[in-house]
Amino acid sequence: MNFNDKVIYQIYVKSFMDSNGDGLGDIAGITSRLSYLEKLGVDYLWLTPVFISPMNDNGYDVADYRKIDPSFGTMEDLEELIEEAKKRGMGIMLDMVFNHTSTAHEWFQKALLGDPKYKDYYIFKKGADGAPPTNWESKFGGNAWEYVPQFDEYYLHLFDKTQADLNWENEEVRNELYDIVNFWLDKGVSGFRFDVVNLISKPDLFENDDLGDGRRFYTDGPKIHQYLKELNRKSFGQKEDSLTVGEMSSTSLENCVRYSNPSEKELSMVFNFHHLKVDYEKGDKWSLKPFDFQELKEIFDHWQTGMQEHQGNMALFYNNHDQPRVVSRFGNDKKYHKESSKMLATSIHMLRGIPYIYQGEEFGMTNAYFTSIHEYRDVESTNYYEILRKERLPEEQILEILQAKSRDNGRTPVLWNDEEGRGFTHGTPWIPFAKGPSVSAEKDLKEEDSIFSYYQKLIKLRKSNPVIQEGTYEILEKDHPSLFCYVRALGEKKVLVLNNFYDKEEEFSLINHGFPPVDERNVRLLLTNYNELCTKDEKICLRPYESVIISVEP
Ligand code: TEU
Repeated sequence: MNFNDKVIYQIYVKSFMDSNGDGLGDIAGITSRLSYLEKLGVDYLWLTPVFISPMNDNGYDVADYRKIDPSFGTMEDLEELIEEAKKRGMGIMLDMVFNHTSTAHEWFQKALLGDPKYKDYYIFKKGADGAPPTNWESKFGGNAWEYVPQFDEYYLHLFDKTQADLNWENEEVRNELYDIVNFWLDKGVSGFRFDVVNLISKPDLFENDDLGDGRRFYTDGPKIHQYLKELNRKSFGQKEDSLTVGEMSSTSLENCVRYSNPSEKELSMVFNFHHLKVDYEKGDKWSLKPFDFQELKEIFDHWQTGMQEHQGNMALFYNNHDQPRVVSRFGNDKKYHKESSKMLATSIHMLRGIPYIYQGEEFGMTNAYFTSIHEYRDVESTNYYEILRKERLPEEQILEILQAKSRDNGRTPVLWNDEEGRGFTHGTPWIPFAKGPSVSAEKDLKEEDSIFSYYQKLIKLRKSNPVIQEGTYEILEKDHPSLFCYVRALGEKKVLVLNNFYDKEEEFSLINHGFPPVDERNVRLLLTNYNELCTKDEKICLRPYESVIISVEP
């Protein structure tokens, strides 16, 4: 099935809406906000993991894949959500964390007791001369192996030490996981996001990485395509219309084509993160660097053209629960808060692929602006705080880095209104509210030129315009220092998308790019984030953070 007219909304459940006053978002909270989401116009709601978990990584450490964690509610709550969402034309997508389980999972507990069946569900290895089996690093800092004294062996954990990697080589493991997908399909779930799914196939040989942190040995690993084809065939592939997206860590274009080209029968689409590393200094996330706009465009262009050429399908996004808020990152969350929120949305919603909106983005939520380590909750942030301290970075600098880079920037509770609990909770929120510029859904929605209404328009445009759904993509003015412009084309019809990423006015010549001037009959303004179009002769002027979408018909 083709999903090009769909838009997906991501819900980080713990921070979306608290229905019972315990300070934690929950499933019933989501149900209570369905009319808001329906009004926005999205088709699917992707929920981050809601399964039983010790919550060391906020649910990405699953202890029972078939049960709902009581902090999020009950199975009945989820069934009600599925049903109520369906009534409003929305499908529910669940988050399947299959690279690892929590060490609290029954399988791992049995493994620890020495049960050989369950030991083989995980990756246990002998150390090498008193050191871990390899020098691979955990994505959350430190070595990726944890020692288990009773076996004199180590188990692999690419993430936290309470997230043990599963052994996908073991057919029983794979079948257990496919059964879980089928269990949720039977409950009426419409789709799945598969967490770091391109890391599941580990190499035959576990060796030291002298060039890096080990990722080259297990990223897009040797049997990855075989496993995804099997997963598809034995579970969601049997339901024509289920939507799947794989989260691909440090992946390649070539592999993403295979993951997402429909003829491969693997997944519907993929996330990759290359465009979100353009503010990493030499690939190091824990550094400060202004974002490299040229690099951002090059990456978009490379992926858009490559995926188009080989019929791969891209998930389009800037924000998620692991990323700082884009308006604070690539936009200007103070002077041009509204303009840059809308411009950034335009820049990706009009691309070839399937747009994702992350909760709060639709009214311009910003970074957290925390000033003390005590405000952070994320295991990656607190680990790196310690690592950077050991590297003797001054406290002030560490906090500055966390302010820009912490995953908690995207995890503060949704600011529904300006009341005490911000419409999120009647209790004490599990993490402080964002301290940036004061924004809220209620405030935004009251304004005629709200960010929310702009998102509604972007969604409607996609749904009503086949050029945006199916058209080819081509970049224009590739080397321009502040404009990201591209044209989508389907037959003789074209949609021109112009985005100014900075606060200085720029011009775009229509004639120079083979387009008729705006006053011609066949040229129509589809959308802009300013009140009206600004033109100078045949040129379009692009004011600070302005976006312009124009259609040109034969
Ligand atoms: O994320 C995978 C992942 O690669 C990021 O956490 C990444 O390591 C981080 O942003 C780098 O700074 C997925 C989930 O989205 C994330 O929330 C989980 O923590 C992780 O997998 C483990 O399940």
